[in-house]
Amino acid sequence: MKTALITGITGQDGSYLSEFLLGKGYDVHGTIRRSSVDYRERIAHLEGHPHFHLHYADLGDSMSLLQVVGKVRPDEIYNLAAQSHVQVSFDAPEFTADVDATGVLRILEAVRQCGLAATCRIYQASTSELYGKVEQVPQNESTPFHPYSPYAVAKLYGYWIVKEYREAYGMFCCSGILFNHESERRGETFVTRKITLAAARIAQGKQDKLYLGNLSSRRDWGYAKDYVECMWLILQNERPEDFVIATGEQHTVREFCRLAFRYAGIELRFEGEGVHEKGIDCATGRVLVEVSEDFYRPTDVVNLWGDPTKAQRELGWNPTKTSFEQLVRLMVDADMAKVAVERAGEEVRTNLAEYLEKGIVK
Ligand code: NAP
Ligand code: F7E
Repeated sequence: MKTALITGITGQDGSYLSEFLLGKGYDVHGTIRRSSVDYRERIAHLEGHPHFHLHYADLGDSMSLLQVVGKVRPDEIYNLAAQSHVQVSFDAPEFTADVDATGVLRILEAVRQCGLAATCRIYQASTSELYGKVEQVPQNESTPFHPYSPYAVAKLYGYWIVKEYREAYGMFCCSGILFNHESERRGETFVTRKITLAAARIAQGKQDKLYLGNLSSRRDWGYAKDYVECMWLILQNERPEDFVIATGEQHTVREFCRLAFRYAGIELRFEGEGVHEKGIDCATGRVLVEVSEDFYRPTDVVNLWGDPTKAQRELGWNPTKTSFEQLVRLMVDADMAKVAVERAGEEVRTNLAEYLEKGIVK
């Protein structure tokens, strides 16, 4: 039985990767951080599984990493932990650098110092944000990098230190340059999930309007569940190499928004430009989407479009397993169900309060 250690196991990708590796018969270990609120929602269903284990560690704390790597002695490490929000990286640049850049070095050194350099394979969660202010479309493994946020600059260090350890010490460590991947488990402040949740709430009368930033920004959006398979394939490859993982298709935030609202039963038309652009309900004429400068970034990456040819050819990975339309549909369906359950709960609570007040129940 192989042993895997996943940092960032509570995140979107960590939860899908855990399910995937358990399905492959791995003993799965993950690192978690202490928090005053419960944040284990995405992995709650795995707790209690005989091959699923959690350990406290933080990417900012070398000692905790040395301890967990030394104890687990993994065959494979998936370093997914990061401050992963680009906009937040402008507000917390030093923390982002510590976790997303130096954190990668701490993992590599922990592996070396535990005497596992020759046996442990390491996957680093790299990102299309490295291309940033893009110099070429679509982007592949030889496209020059031009990071355009504190997040991207930190991740660029992670990318290069992985390459350095591979060449200096012969370690099997690789970066997956993953383009945006989304799911029903995506954090609620990333644009896709923000849209699908708002579309569900607006359709069910729980929200009036959605405020967004740059509607013309373009992304290559894939399904997270498909992408974690690729992380594993990269570590099963004969040679340690870096790969671009993307669908090869590009859409604007506006297109995502129009489709999400359509699946929630609302047909939108967009009028106006820049901050004055609005998304209007074709049936009622109500303005449901507005642009707010609060969601503009000091520098924004606007043209990401990946070329997954190498992953297709060398790993046999299928980038179009889940289409853009299927992705939007599954996210909207999940949020429509989530909002419906919340509404039912609220109704039960309101009725109960009324019955208690009237003395119908005691
Ligand atoms: P996510 O949902 O934001 O999850 C991030 C994970 O990192 C969480 O488990 C979080 O733990 C953990 N973490 C944050 N700071 C930490 C620290 N100081 N020490 C230990 N753990 C820490 O991110 P994701 O979407 O799953 O992405 C996974 C990785 O892929 C990230 O490195 C991200 O930068 C990268 N990436 C993501 C995409 C994408 O489109 N999703 C694309 C390219 C690359 P808590 O739950 O305790 O906060
Ligand atoms: O923004 C625009 C925004 O925050 C996408 C992370 O997983 O993928 C993710 O980073 C685009 C940007 O993702 C809003 O300006 C418009 O151009 O969903 P996002 P991201 O910045 O691409 C990469 C690959 C990672 O590595 C990261 O970890 O959408 N946008 N209006 C908005 N974005 C947000 N969040 N909110 C808005 O209201």
